Amino acid sequence: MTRLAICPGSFDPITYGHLDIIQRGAKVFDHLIVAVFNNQSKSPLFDVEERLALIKEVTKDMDNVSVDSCEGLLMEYAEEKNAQAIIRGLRAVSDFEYEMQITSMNRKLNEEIETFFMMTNNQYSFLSSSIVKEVARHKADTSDLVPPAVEKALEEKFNS
Ligand code: COD
Repeated sequence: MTRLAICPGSFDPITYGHLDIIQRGAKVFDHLIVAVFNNQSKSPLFDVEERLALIKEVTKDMDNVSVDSCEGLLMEYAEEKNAQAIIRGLRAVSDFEYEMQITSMNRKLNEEIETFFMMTNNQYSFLSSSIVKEVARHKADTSDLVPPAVEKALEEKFNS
């Protein structure tokens, strides 16, 4: 049986923290789908197409990783794809409450699909898309935070 996992998120934009979780998750599962959701409660800097293009670019050398955009419920998407697992990253205690809420709800929707949490790499424990956007907005260096393609896209957003 092919073990398929979904790595869902907003990825607005993808950071080295996300990439670390994707790389590590892809070592454990046969195939990993990075699923971009348009989170209604956040107003995004990059539209879904832009986010997809950036993720495709930075994961292009990962043979068992694909990228998709999704609407609606994560669990419906996971069922449609026949996924066995959801992978999420955990940075700090502050992530825990939110993750517990959505995981409990997801389990109510489908208890066959497990959610796995991966501890962030210490190096990226402070890193979030929001922090990256804040740094880029003030034209500071983001090269330690995001891959070069994302750095360029951020520069274009804030210089236009
Ligand atoms: N180190 C490690 N992991 C990280 C880091 C980092 N520095 N930064 C982010 N991550 C992890 C996050 O913990 C998360 O697991 C993943 O990377 C993606 O992060 P974000 O911030 O891009 O994504 P979120 O948290 O905005 O994604 C939320 C979802 C889109 C997954 C959620 O809203 C969702 O499932 N929406 C669909 C509707 C649904 O089914 N809702 C739940 C039931 S009501």
